[in-house]
Amino acid sequence: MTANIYALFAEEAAKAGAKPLIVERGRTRLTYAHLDTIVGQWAQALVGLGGKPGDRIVVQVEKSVENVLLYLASLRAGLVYVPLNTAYTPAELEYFIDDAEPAIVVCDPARQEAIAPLSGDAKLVTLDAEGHGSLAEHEAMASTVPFETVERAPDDLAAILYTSGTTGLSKGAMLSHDNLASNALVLKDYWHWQTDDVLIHALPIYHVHGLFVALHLALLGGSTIRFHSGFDADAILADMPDATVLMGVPTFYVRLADHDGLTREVSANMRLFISGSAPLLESTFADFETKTGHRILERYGMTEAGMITSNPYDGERIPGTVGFPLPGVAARVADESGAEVERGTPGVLEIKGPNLFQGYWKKPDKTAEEMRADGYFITGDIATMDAEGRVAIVGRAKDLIIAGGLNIYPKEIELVLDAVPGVTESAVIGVAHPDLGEAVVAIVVREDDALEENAILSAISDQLARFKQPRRILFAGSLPRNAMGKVQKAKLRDQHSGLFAA
Ligand code: MCA
Ligand code: AMP
Repeated sequence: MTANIYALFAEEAAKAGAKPLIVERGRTRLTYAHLDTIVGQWAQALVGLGGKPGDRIVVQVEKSVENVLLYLASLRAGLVYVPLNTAYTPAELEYFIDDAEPAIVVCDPARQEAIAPLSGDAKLVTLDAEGHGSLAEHEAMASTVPFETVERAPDDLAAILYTSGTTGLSKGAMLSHDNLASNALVLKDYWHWQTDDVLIHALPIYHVHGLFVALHLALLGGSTIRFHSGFDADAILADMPDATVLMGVPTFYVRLADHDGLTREVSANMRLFISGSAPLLESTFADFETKTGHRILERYGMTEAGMITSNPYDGERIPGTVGFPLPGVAARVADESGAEVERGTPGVLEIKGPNLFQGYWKKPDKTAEEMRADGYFITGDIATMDAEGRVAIVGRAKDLIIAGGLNIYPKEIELVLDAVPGVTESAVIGVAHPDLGEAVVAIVVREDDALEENAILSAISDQLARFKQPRRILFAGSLPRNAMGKVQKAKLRDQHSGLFAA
């Protein structure tokens, strides 16, 4: 039997029959009955472009139903799917394309000219937000020949997702078919996924949360997706009476809780609100419960391992905690040597399980740095575990900012800022922000007082995706350092903690 995860989806599709799979703005865009044929045509198009099993396909396109088909076709054809945030600039893309060495690159037609010089020997094809472009027009889209799903072994790669590093350089996390399938099957059970579930899907589909967790669960459940191109509180509330599940980052819940339209009545049909990717504030949890009667289920994960812990479905969901390690996942809170600390004591969370990735693409040294000899992965998150095994994430050992659920590594921003003429040095920190959770702030030491915030922001604008650019640049005469010469970021964070106070 093949380990290709697509085969699991096809099996469920055969049971679901004529049921809608994707509904967008009230219109059925895809039914389960048509899924296999259409994905087969897309897979044939990818093969027609020269894609062979194991080849990487780099995809930077707007969210669309066709983007979902492209993802499923890549799996089915045995390609390794490499999705990229649509906000990345061509300067950022160059690194990813170079590193992934893809056979096929898919981009928005508006970007074709900028990306062509970066794509080397790869076939470059296009797909726009409406699902049009040279890929969608490939002759295979009219094929009536059934496509045979490519055989894959459990450890064969299904996807590479780039995640930034503390050195400022992105690393590609290699995820196998079995990594993805095992995690999805566990979650389906854990969250009591049901065939009559209707999922509101408003997350981007270039990260684990929207691409794997949300899509895989709906497909495995044979459920219907209410598809949204992005987060729009009005549109989500309009879908809510007909839906049962929402997955979102905490910013979704902050914005919904602030909306007058969020009521017990509108959410009466919902059975599950899931939050993750960043810490959910206890105040958001409480506001949401007061307005709807629903207790948000918070879970914790990361690109390298998918979902790791979850609050229980039936048991108590405790705000400020991320619940228990999922079945099959082993977790320990450890000291610097990897030895487990006493329950209740903070330490770094280390994990192991079938969900754990295959390592960083072409970076065995980086993989080795984050692994213990006994196979545990060092997450870099500071956690506590209580006597029952319930985990709370209480901090980060890694220098990382999470804004609106997107990870931003200060080092990458500092390197770009330091290269701006007139900047002596910089320190980038995350400051509490009412909407995004954290926002990027740069403290800059400048050579000349005439160098202003706007000049720096415009100097970096084509090098960094907008979401990574500092919301504020503050100037200082020098940066506070400890005896070792290391910048004291905690001090800077304290000093500026009220910058965005509501
Ligand atoms: C948009 N902007 C942002 C962000 N998003 N700035 C900082 N952080 C962000 N996350 C900027 C835009 O460039 C724009 O700048 C301005 O904010 C408003 O943009 P807009 O498009 O209107 O924002 P939005 O559509 O309201 O998006 C905010 C959002 C979105 C809904 C929070 O970022 C989002 O969907 N985030 C989810 C990310 C995600 O899926 N994370 C999961 C990672 P300007 O106006 O100046 O041009 S997977 C993961 O972390 C692990 C595995 C896990 O556990 O899940
Ligand atoms: P990513 O690299 O995008 O996969 O982000 C993974 C990181 O997001 C984790 O290492 C955590 O720091 C953070 N994260 C994810 N879920 C949660 C959560 N529920 N609470 C706190 N942090 C979280």
